[in-house]
Amino acid sequence: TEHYFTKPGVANIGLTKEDIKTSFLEKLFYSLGRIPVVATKNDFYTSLALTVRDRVFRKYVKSLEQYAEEDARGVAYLSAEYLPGPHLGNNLLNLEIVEETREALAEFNLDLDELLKEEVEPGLGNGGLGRLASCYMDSLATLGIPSIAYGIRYEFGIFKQEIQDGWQVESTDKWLQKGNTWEIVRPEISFEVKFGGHTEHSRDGNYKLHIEWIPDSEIKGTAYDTPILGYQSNSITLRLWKAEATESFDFAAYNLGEYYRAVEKKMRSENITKVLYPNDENLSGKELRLKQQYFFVCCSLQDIIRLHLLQGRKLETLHEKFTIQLNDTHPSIAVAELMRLLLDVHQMGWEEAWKVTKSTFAYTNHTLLPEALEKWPVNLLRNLLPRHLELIYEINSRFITEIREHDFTGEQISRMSLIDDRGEPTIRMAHLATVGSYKVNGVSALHSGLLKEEVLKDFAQLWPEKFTNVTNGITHRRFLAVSNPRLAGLISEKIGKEWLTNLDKLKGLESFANDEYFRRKWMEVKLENKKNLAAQIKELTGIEINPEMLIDVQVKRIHEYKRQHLKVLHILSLYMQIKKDGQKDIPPTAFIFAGKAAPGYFMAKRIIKLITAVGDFINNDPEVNETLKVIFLPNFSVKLAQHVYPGADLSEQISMAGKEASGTGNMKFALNGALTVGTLDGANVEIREEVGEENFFLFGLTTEEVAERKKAGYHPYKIYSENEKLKRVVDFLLSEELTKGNTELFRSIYDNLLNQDPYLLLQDYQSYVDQMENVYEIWQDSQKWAQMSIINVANMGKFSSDRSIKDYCEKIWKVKAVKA
Ligand code: DL6
Repeated sequence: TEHYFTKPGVANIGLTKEDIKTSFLEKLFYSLGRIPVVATKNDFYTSLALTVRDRVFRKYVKSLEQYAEEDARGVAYLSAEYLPGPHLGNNLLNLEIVEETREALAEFNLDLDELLKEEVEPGLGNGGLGRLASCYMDSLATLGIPSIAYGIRYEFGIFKQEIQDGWQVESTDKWLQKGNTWEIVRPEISFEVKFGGHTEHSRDGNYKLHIEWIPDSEIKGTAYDTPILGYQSNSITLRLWKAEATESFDFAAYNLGEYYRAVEKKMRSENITKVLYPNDENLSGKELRLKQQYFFVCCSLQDIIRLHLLQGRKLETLHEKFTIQLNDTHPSIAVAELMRLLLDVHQMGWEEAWKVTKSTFAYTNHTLLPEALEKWPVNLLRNLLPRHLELIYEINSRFITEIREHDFTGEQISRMSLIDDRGEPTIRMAHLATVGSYKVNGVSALHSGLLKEEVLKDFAQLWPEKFTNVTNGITHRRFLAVSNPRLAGLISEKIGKEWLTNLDKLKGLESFANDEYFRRKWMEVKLENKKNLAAQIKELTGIEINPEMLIDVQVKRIHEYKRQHLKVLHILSLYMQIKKDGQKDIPPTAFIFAGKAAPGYFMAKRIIKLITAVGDFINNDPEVNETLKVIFLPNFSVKLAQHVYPGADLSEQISMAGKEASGTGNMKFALNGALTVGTLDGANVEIREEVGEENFFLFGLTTEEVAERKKAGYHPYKIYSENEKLKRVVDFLLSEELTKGNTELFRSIYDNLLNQDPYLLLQDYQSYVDQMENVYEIWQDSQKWAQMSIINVANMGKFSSDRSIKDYCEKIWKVKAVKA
């Protein structure tokens, strides 16, 4: 490749302003067939994206060649979700051509920032889990770890959220409508995937058992590749599978003149990759979801085996050349599928196949919530994947035999079984993943501990060495360098640019936390970012906020355990203080919320309505609306997030302790200089350790205290009736004023809080309100606030996804970097 690109006469794909100008015009003319006078903004965006794509591809092919040459051990990352965010800005940063591009466009009277807005992002994930996968892609590429990320090319990503009359209304996300410049289809990389039917067992002349799966349908998965470019150097591949019919037409039907029936089969096959399922719903009965999981796992494993055999290797050494990371249990059917491929297709014996399988996979758990732990009904598997069900039963029976030899009680053994046969029999996918993997990790120190003590405690007793922790991380290149150029610029001015590849370098900022002049500069940058956020808010909601206000933000999926409604109770308490107690000294604050609720999650949707109702009520009351503003930003996305984090002063991380596995928004806020008010949950614990307890606003019960409180018997009604101020806030949920006469509107929330309150809002309420008073006191002292903010940023080194990926490499994968 090197030789090819340096040959005389081969186009120079350069990085100078002039190169970019030439290429940009060529793309407009020859790829889009447009002249500037008639070109739309989207045409200009596409020309620029194509210009940048050429340069990305140049680096990409070089990386691929390097990986092949070094023949190094590589990582295959299996994830049902990715949330890459817009590619263009990130690729410009990673190619280090932001300014050259800006200047090149300016010569055509075009504004880079305007064109960046044109990009439609792939919403191929629900939230934290998918975004984490994409942060990891950025770090894998930057660090030069030979890797390939596999997933699903959903035609419709996460639903679009609109707010109508205060309620969430969903519509389809047609992200591919204007095409996708960043991907290339690889029609030659496609695999067949079977479903349904039955198995046939027979013995040959040597009494060797042969098992054949006779499916009743077959579809094809085709690869769509997106190169993910790292900073300054390597790239990796994001390979997403699209489902297609094996035969486009049913010729029999076609010949009978039944055109519609003929294409029906094709349409049914393509349904598999049509739409991403929003999480939090009860997915256990959703056959299409299981089909999606199996479909992408089956294509990916066939591809990995193809790549392995292509190098002339034997399948017995698969685990020496590849490690496959299971991102949650969504791809965990891979354990049975790899066994099937090795046993039935490649004729390996059971012992060998099992050894290869359990030396190949590693599994990351992302949740302890019982309702989110996947279980598939045995009957569904029998219908859809009959051979896999047999294999799972066999794996289970061998596993049970093995553990019987240890000192486990009958109760423990039935708890550990892969099959839960209390009620309708189901397969415990987390158990399948644990048994079939060589390592299991949680995503923060607290979460990994709980995983070992609770959800997988028997397994941790059996295989203590299998369990480890890798605390999540975020890519600071996207979430600081790309999205907050002002702060990134100020930081680089002070400590140089090395932090881009080594976030620990931010520590160098700490000594400036006491420099008054620097603190002022710091707050000036924040104010500019807040103006930008205020403009976004105006554009999206029509509501104006004064950028000087304290901007207090809670953005994340809407879920009861995340306790957005605790924030609402606090806002209402401030409202009462102004209205009823005549308090005048509350610092002006804008409370910003954003996040999607799963369409089937009744309480979460009602919480959105509560936020918007409180917003309507407060924002229109002249007596309070100079002091308080409440805003719900619709359709939270990576793109919107990139405006929100830089403009936030305060980050709300207020889940009930023990419920948020890690959180990654908490890291993004802190990296952008927001201070955190939070509980000891997920990675908050480690953030607080890093920044120092004096620079973190802590409240609420700890995980142990939560457990004790519940064990001792929790009575929310008692707390309510003994706290006058809390009582008036909670009662206000049923008021005529808030509900505009529809007093039953929030009855479900009210009843839930007084009767069950499973996430202990009332328990933690007073501690939260008290800590918020402390927040306000410090906010009044802007020098002190700036100092705490600088110290927060200076101590964010640990939360770079580069650190997380290095941890995966050392603790789990045992792979080494290959630098192109
Ligand atoms: O690990 C990424 C992310 C964590 O930061 C969140 O705390 C956690 O809730 C989320 N987990 C999931 C699990 N979904 N399912 N199934 O999204 O993972």
